[in-house]
Amino acid sequence: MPKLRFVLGDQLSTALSSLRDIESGDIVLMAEVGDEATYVRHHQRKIAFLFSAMRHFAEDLAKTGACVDYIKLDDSDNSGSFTGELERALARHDIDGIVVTEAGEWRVMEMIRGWSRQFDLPVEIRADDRFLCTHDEFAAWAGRTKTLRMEYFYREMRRRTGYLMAGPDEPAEGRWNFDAENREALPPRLEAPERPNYPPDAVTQEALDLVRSRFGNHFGSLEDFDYPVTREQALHYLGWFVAEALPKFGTYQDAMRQGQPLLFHSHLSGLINCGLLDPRECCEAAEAAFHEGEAPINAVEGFIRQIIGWREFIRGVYWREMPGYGERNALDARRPLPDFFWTGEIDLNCLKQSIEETRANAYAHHIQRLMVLGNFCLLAGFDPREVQEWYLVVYHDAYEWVEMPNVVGMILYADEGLFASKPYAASGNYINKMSDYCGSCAYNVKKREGEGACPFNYLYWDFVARNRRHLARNPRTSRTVATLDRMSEAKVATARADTRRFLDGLTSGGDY
Ligand code: FAD
Ligand code: DLZ
Ligand code: SF4
Repeated sequence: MPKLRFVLGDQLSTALSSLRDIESGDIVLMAEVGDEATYVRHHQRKIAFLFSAMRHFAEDLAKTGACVDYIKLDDSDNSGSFTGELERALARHDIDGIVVTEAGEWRVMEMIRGWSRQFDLPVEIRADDRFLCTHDEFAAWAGRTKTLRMEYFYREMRRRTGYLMAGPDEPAEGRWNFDAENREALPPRLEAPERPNYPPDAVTQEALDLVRSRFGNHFGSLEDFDYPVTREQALHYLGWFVAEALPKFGTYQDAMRQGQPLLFHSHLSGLINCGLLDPRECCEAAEAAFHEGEAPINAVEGFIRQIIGWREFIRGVYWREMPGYGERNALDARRPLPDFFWTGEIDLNCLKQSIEETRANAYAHHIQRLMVLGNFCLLAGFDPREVQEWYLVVYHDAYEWVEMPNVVGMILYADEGLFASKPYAASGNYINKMSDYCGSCAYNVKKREGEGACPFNYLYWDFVARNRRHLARNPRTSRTVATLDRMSEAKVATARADTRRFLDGLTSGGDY
């Protein structure tokens, strides 16, 4: 008897575990559903990208001979939910079992776990082996270590994959990590390479029109959509990145430049997360460039570390800590997220640039997410739940499994350092060093207090003072607390008063 194989929107790979043993007579179900686009009000570009990628994937799959039952969002009787579409599909097809690859999000896994009882059918949930580390392997590693630190996990992953290894326990070029070489600011005359673009075909145009009419009131712009939406385009983009941007990716990984959102970054996260690219093939392409002398070790090691290190580690943390991880709020941050996160109407130039680029592209690179927007959220004490929702809405690569630990653990320290050894708090000095934003800002990055001073400067000391107890007991931040203690009472009081005045002047609570 035939099986129904339910493929979700972020599972667009013909090598997917749930498709591996597909037989003639089996049905592949794919469904665009309103619930997934609105459980948070995703950026318009993210929805259009995913619908277009899903539609192209369904066409490609059908060309291999698979029988694909594809439900469009505007099909009549679309129930709006995964479970509703499964129920309708079971009424259409004679099926004796369901096969699905585990979902990336806890919320959807809970739904899937209920299907067997609800439909009185066997539901086989297969592991998602697009990830290189299984849940059990992560749990075993975490069980062997006192503190969860990405660096040690990453070394284990290097040994296991053999990427950039000169021997069983010997990293290529004698070091595990070349991060120290990856913190350069961008020289003024260095230009980022021009990127290929992938203009919308008829399928993408239809997805764009659909999103415009159904979700036109969501955050974000659909203008100039040119991101890859097929496997073929994704592979082309990967090839372009490795040849043209990877060589400088490492050195300028932390740099920011006004009007240049991508610089030497790969821009591959959305393609990897939805399945159009496999993380292994991305690492292998980068490694090959190193062996062929086309990209230096600091670039290739840095790129591979982000993927087999950070990406896998973050996913491991999510599944280890769920459910409940999203509720953590160790620093008791309660301030509502201000409206300017949705409007971009703010005169702090670094925030304005990062938010406007996010609105235009559904993308900001890691340092904008971490050290500009994230740093500001941490210093200002915004409610972790509201910050999580913002990050989940606005980025085209955002899924809860990757967004949540990055927000809760990495930027907000809301899990009290479960995996970050200290809060990533920084004053305006860091942003000035790594970008050209400050030169066009209404504020003076060198000024520490009073009218016209860079708000990051006083927010920083207010943050230290407010969280003194947490920071004093951490050896990596206790020296900052000692510096605070050496500051005059008047100086600290001024920083705190400037902070109150600044934050109280931000409006929040508007609709978006
Ligand atoms: P590159 O800079 O070219 O890096 C290469 C690849 O490494 C990325 O494509 C990505 O797959 C992986 N990677 C790098 N850093 C991380 C990380 N911290 N966690 C997981 N994977 C990583 N990434 C997402 O994919 N989805 C998210 O929802 C997301 N939310 C984030 C929220 C915050 C607060 C922060 C600080 C980071 C977040 N990231 C997220 C991680 C990272 O910022 C993006 O993966 C990266 O900016 C994507 O751009 P890129 O493909 O050009 O990455
Ligand atoms: C993000 C998203 C959106 C906007 N729409 C759909 C959809 O209509 N159909 C679908 O199968 N998947 C969609 N997704 C991706 C899912 O939200 C994702 O598969 C789950 O979050 C599980 O990780
Ligand atoms: Fe940002 Fe301060 Fe620089 Fe302005 S001066 S861009 S607020 S860091």
